[in-house]
Amino acid sequence: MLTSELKKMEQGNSIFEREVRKLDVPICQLFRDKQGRIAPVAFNPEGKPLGTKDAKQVALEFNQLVTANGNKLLRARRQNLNPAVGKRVAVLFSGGPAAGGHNVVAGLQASLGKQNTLLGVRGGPQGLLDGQLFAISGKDIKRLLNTGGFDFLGSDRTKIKSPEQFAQVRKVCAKNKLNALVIIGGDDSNTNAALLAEYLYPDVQVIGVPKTIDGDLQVGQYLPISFGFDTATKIYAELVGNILQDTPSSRKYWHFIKLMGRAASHVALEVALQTRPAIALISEEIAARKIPLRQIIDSLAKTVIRRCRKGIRHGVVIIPEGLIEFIPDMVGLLKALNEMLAQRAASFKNLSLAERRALVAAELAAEQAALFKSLPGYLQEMLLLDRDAHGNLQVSQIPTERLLIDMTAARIKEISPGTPFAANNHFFGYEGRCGAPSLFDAAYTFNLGLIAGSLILDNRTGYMAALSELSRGGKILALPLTGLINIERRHGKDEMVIAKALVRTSSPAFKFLAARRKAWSGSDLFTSPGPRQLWGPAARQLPISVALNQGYADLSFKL
Ligand code: FBP
Repeated sequence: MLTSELKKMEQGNSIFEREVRKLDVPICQLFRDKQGRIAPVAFNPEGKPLGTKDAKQVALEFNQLVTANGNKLLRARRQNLNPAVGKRVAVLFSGGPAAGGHNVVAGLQASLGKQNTLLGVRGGPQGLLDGQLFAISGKDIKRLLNTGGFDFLGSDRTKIKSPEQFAQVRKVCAKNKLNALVIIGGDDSNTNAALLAEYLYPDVQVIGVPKTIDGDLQVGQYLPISFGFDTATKIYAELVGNILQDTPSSRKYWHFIKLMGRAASHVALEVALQTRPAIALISEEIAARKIPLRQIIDSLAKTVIRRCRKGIRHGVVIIPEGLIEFIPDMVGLLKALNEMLAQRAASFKNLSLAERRALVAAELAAEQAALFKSLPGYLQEMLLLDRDAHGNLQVSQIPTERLLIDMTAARIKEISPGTPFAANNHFFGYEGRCGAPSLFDAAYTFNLGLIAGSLILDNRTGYMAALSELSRGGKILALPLTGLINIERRHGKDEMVIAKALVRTSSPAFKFLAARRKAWSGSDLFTSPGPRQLWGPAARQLPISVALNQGYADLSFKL
């Protein structure tokens, strides 16, 4: 009966999820022993040591790790015939979710095997501090395989930084007799992994796994991308593609679509490459070419007018989440307002919004005052609201897509009154983080889990699991975390952190977009890539930006 079948599905979820759990995940050949079983690998140092411009200071701060690892990259070339046994290993998620996290846990379990114990940490770094550990069972792994989300363990954004927090981690590790900790996270979480590896050295090994949909944790040829990026961009590309397909059907709308991805524009660039919209703004280019807001608006308005004259009254504009923070005159205005509000916090409290607006306009430098006045009223109000604990505006809450629509509409009225312009705004973010992993992310993460487990059984610490040469069978690597750390000014002080990888305007992916965008805006050359595929000929497609930047000959991954 259908009703009992539907009730049964409440346990195993949808038909799709049931099938996806059975999906074979491709793994690097090196992980297969002669009988075809999964086996851990052993590592050897390779090439010159990694290091940033701040390597000397980093070596002082991370003395034990740098002495032990020499900042050397590791590469696996053979199986580990003598892996450690009896280890107790804990794994946690840190930061925003990304598709494939569950497969990292599954890969980790597969490489540790039955002779070691894998524990999960509930609730991310805070859960670690609270000692929320439990043993992961084989049944758990079966249920998790190829499913999206971080719900099995949960996650949070706690940064372990005070001496008390470090001491507490040591206590939890001792209480649970941990030999190793695996931290699945982005740049900040992997910085935390390095700090913990140093602090816990040599008692507890710490290994990082590169996760984030933002794609801003990548290390050139050694780490082409973080996991979760492929799935998220494929989901956004499907949504954007559907909207693009609607535009010449309804023939009356422009759509301004903001895409999640924090400061870096990797997500926007990838989705643009996959869908070919009329316009894709790339924050890093705007900053590099110092393009002011007025010029961005002018160019948007002129594109709308130009297309309209050709009879195309529709189009799509892709906007990266962090755009505002890269527009040079907006950055100056935000800084001036932050300072003004901080200095006058007490007197500002008693002023009405209209009074605040008048005072600010009178006190700003002439150019900034003109920019402030040119902004729509709702944005002026937002800019005058109270700041966060660091005295900054929550820029992510600025509706950039709405702002660009309103200013473009006003500019069109000025230069070409009567040009029709009906626009809708969208923000795609949470829609893309927890979908079932693409075949690439499912395979990539399972392999990253195998690498993390192998590093532990090879008695390594202070490394991040990495996999490169994705179109040629995969090269299994481990990057010394200390080799990735530099010094950056954050919240008014120097901090040692793993640098965020932004879009480079010299990269092949950006150059390709720059070379093609005139054609894409001149007529409709868009495509609707459709839903991501797990079976069949389209399943093995890599992110286009990754394939271009890595110099691959085609778009398919081969592991
Ligand atoms: P991570 O850097 O932790 O991977 O964050 C990914 C992300 O989805 C960003 O793209 C986004 O700006 C942010 O998280 C949103 O954060 P939150 O989940 O706290 O709303």
